Amino acid sequence: MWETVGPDVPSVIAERDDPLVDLANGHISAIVLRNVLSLDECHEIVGNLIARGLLMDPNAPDYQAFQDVAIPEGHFAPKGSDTQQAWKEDRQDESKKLRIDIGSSLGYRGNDMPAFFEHAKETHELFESLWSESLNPINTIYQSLTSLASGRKVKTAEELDGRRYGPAIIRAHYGGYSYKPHFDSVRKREGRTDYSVHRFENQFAGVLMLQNGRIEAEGAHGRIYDCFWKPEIHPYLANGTFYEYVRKHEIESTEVDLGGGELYFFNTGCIHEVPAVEGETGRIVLATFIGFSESDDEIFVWS
Ligand SMILES: O=C(O)CCC(=O)C(=O)O
Ligand SMILES: [Fe+2]
Repeated sequence: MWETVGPDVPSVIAERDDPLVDLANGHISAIVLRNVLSLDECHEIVGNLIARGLLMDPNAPDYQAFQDVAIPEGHFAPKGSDTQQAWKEDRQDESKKLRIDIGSSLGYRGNDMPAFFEHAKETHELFESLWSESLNPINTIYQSLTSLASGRKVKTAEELDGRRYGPAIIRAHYGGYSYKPHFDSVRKREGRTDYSVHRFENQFAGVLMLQNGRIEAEGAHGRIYDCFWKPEIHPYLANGTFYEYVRKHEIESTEVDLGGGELYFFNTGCIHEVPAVEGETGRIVLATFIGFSESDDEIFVWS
């Protein structure tokens, strides 16, 4: 049984000496923290983003208006490529499948370093205007991570000259947007040797659910496989046949069911997926990537 630990920080640290090392080694599948924000706080955060025109109003969804800032499904830009790659598949209703990002994604923008850091600077300014000291979901993620970090210092990723990465990113997914089985790694997938976050041996994600657009019982949860990426898996991911690999090798997986106000940390070096969410209201998360090495007393967070 591939264990998930939780449901709050005191329980996790009572049970584990150094939970992030367990996550790095694949000894646990995820750290799931329930109720780090209340549902009311999540509603307030999402309502504010809609009022500011940063997210679509579910009562008057205007998919066209947000098309320009939408991120294509399955995008990522490996180092050296000019274009973002996307999974190509025939879809029933492409026009409503939408992802809106509020923030600066290294994966999406990192091929142009100066532009990336300029974008991240604007993101810091925007975020400062969005949240108060008393209700700041980014602080919620950083504080939870700090409590799990066995004394290591958690900070927004930066370069030696002080240029800062985006601290976190809001991602809103509509119309059945999904993440197919994949892994995330600035080291092993994106090859971003020129960025400081390349120094970390492990990459995690910390994802805080602000709104789970899932229709009850439809079963669209995150799934993490007990399987680190390695070169032999590449063709299965590329061809969409990873489920065959899973069956053949009897790979275990964990389903993580998150409601509003719940936060999970997992190792993005393990293959993971988020099936399509069909709900009308959208699945809205605050997401981070996390760079971790056991012997490094700093933990970098970026988006
Ligand atoms: O939205 C999520 O729960 C996870 C998405 C994902 O695959 C990632 O952030 O790497
Ligand atoms: Fe991912």
